[in-house]
Parts: sequence; C-alpha cells; structure tokens
Amino acid sequence: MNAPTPQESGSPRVDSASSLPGVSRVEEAVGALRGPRQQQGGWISGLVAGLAAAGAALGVAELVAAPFSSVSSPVVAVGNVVVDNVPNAVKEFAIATFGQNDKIALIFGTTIFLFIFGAVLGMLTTKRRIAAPVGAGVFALVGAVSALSRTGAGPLAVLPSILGGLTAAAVLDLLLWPPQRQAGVSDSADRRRFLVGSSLVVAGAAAAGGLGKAVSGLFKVSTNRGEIVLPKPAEAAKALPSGIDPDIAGLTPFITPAKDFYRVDTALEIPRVNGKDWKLDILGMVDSERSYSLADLLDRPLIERTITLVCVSNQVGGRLAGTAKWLGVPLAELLDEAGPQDGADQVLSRSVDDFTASTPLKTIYDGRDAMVVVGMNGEPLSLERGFPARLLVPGLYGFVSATKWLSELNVTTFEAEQAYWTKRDWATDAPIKTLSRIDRPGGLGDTVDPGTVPVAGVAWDPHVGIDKVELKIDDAAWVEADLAPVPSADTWVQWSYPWKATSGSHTIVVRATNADGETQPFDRVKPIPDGATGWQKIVVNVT
Ligand SMILES: Nc1nc2c(c(=O)[nH]1)N[C@H]1C(S)=C(S)[C@@H](COP(=O)(O)O)O[C@H]1N2
Ligand SMILES: [Mo]
Repeated sequence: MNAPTPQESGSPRVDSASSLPGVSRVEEAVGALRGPRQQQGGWISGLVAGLAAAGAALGVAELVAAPFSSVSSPVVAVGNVVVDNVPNAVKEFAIATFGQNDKIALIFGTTIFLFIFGAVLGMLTTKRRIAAPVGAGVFALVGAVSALSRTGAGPLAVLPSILGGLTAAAVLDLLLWPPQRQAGVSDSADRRRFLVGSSLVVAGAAAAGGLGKAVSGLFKVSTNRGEIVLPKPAEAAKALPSGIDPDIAGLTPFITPAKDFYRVDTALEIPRVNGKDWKLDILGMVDSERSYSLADLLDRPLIERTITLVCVSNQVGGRLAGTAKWLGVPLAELLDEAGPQDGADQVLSRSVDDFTASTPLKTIYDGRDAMVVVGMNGEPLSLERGFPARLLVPGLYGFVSATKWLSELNVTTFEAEQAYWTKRDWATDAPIKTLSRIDRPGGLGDTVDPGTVPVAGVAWDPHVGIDKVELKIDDAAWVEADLAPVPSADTWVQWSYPWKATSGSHTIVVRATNADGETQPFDRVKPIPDGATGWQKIVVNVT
C-alpha cells in the first residue's frame, strides 16, 4: 500500500507532508515524532485511547502527588471542590442515598466522570489532532485550580494535574496520530501497534498509580496517636445506673462503640495531625491570645462526661446520633484564661482543614459541659474522630459545636463571622430537637410472631432530657413506654414497651416529651436549616 494522499476522502489524514531521508536511526525516530503524523483508527480506537489516556493521567498524578503529604491527586482535589460547592439538595440526596459511603461515592463518581471525559476526548481527537492538548489542558486547569483552592496548598499542588494532563495529551497523540507509516506497512501491523501501545499505557498507568499509593504511605504525616497515653480523669464520668441496656435484642446500646459511631464531615482525606506539632490557638476578642499544645491540655485536670451527639442531617427515624464517654478540658476554663471581651457572642471554632462551626458563647458559660475533647470511650480520639482534639457542647447539633481536628477558637460575633454551614444556608444557632426513634420491630416488611413483642428504641433531647415516650398502636389511645435510667440529661434514653401483638398488619407511632414538658411536634420538618422533627411511624406485619 502506498503512502496515503492527505485530501483523499476516506483515507487517513496526515498532519504534515515532509519526510526525512538519509538521517541516522535516532534522528529518524525523533524526526518521526516531530515529522508527519497520520490519523489512525476510528471512534472505537478513539474511545480506547481516551480511556487509556485518562488512566495514564491518573496514574502519573498519583505518583507525582505521592511524596508530598499536602498534595493530593486531581480526583481528590476536584472532589473537595464539589463537597464545598454542591447545592444542599444534592448533598442531602447523597447522604440519604450513600449514607456513610458518600465520600467513596463522590471519589468514584469523579473518577467515572474523568474516564468519560477521556473517552469523549479520544473520539474527538480522531477528528482533530488539536483536541487532545486542548481537552487535556482543560483537565489540567480544573485540577490545578481545585488543588490551589485548598487550605495549605502550595504551588506544588498544581504538579499532579499538569503532569497528568501532559501525559494524557501525549498518550492520545501518540496512539491516534502516530508517525506516518512507512510504505509497505500493513493495516494489521498498525492495529497491532495501537493495541500494544494502549496496553503498555494501561500497564504503565496501573504501575504508576500503584507505586504512587505505596510511596504516599511512606510520606504520610505520622500521627503519634499510638504514643498518646491519656491521663486518668480528675472527674470520671458518672457510673451508668443499673437498668441501662435492658436485655432487648435490636435495641441500640446505650454507649456507642467508636467503630459504630456515625461519621459526618467534609473531609475527603482524613486530616493527619501529629500531636507534637499541634496547637490550639485562642484568639479574637480576648484580653490575651493563648496557645496550647497537646501536652498542655493533657497536663490539666480532665473531666469525663457521657454525652449524646446528634447530626442536624438526621432524618426522623435516622441513625446519625451516638453516645460516648468523652474526656477533655472544660472549654470555659480555657476561654477564661484568654478572657473574652464584652460584646463577643460567638466562638468560631476552626479545624486544620478549615471547617468552621459557630457556637454561642452563652452555651459555653451556662454551666453545661462544653469541652475540648481528647478521648472517646477511654481511648485517644481516632483519626476520623478528630485526633488530637475536637470540640463538644452538650445539646447542640454537631455542625455548630463538634469541630474535629480542632486548631483555633476565635472569640467573635455572629455578625462578624459566619461558619461553614451557615454560609450554605443552614442555621447559626441550633439546639438539638426532641426526637424519638423505633429500633425494633424493624418497620415495613418486618414480620413478627403474635404474642408479647417488645417495641423499643431511643429518644433524645440532649441537655434538656426526656420525660416521657408514648406509643400509639393502630387506633388505640397513647400508651407510655418504660424508660431506662440515664446518667444525666445530656444523653439519650432507651425506651421499651411490651406489646401484645395480634395477627394482622399494625401501625406504631412514637413521640417523646422533653423535661420542659414539650412534646415532639407531629409535623414533619426537613433537616435544613436547623434539624428534622415529626413523629416516626412504622408498619408491622404479625403472622
Ligand atoms: N473538621 C470538621 N469537624 C466537624 C465536621 C466537619 O465537616 N469537619 N462536621 C461536624 C458535624 S456536621 C457533625 S454532626 C459532627 C460529627 O462528628 P462524628 O463524625 O465524630 O460523629 O462533627 C462535626 N465536626
Ligand atoms: Mo452534622
């Protein structure tokens, strides 16, 4: 077969026309790359090359990011921007659909999107050679800008995206616009070259990505969590009264083990902090700014308290609540050492990754056990719980009180500073609302035998306390459930009711009344802006 004629329709397109006779082999190879290029392959080749290019870009980016603990791959960088900017409705949907796996879903989704982008780009590149550098440039730009927008990002943060983009452009160009073939080379040899080339790219990408993952482990900040020895509390938590945790299968345990505790935060990669380098700054409207090391905090008399934490995103019947024994320093004591000034009404707490929460100053000084927490259930905070320290204020939803990876307490005013979620249309001040939940029977579709069936669950109004939990079974009058004892008003209460179940389908509705005599409202309210309410109703089939 002869060298193709550029303008001939249906034949491969050629980018330039000169050839370089009579040069050495190396020069020939280099010349071939610089010299005439010939489009090769249809849309399927474009798709394959595009997927390979996307993989190569990711692999290279992963490898480049590996040695820098503060530099992340473009997927994580873009994912972070998505987390900070998606509309509330989408975020609610993601939490409702993927629950605790919302972050994995986001990383997965971003990666899929990137591969689709690569595939489309590959197909476009079969039509126009310029598409590859333009598309890869867009990829690099989006990744680089996202990376730069993160807290603590230095100029190095753009490297993974840029080198990844260059790689993608080069892969597409070499696979889809290879050097013009010699006269006499067959179509099948071209195909073979394409397949071998793409396979090499895919293998190289996988190797680079794998190596990157392995190497980044070596360069991660070591957290020294394992070396932390928590002191004995000066004031231990009250012993749990007997009668807690009645023997009812399916009832939520009173204390939530750390591994079962719900997790909600905006961090795609859990911040890794070394307790030796960490400090907590108190600044803003104070008489004297203060700074505490972890050792400073651990040297102080610590208190331990049993407190229920609830997320404002918890739906009626939801599981975004947990109870633990928290060890820490009373927050009011620390603030007093700095001396809050007149006029201040807010403490804006900040995390190492720049999440912020706005806590009313009065809730820190009204006698409740607001604290800077260093331990949970007898152990140092785990990395995902905010090691080395987090905030906790009984009675307030987590988004206005429970900053993890705490780094700063800014004494200020609500007028001057807005917190992370307030900027995204959630409330500033958000006490936890009264709520009751049925743990068992399991609800729609759950089948139970006739006879005495325990109906059981938990109810909460942390810092106010629960006085009464009532059930309405079918059309019968409200009946009162038994309440297990509690150590204080700061926790949830376990309730149960021995139901005489008869054959048939039944509905069970639950409602709680708090210690102020206020009954949980019937009307359903969504989580945004300051917490869900409404009565939970389940259907049970007794057969
Ligand atoms: N740094 C940081 N702290 C944070 C958050 C966050 O996104 N970033 N989320 C808050 C929210 S909304 C809740 S409900 C609690 C949840 O704490 P947990 O994950 O330990 O259950 O953490 C709070 N602290
Ligand atoms: Mo939350």
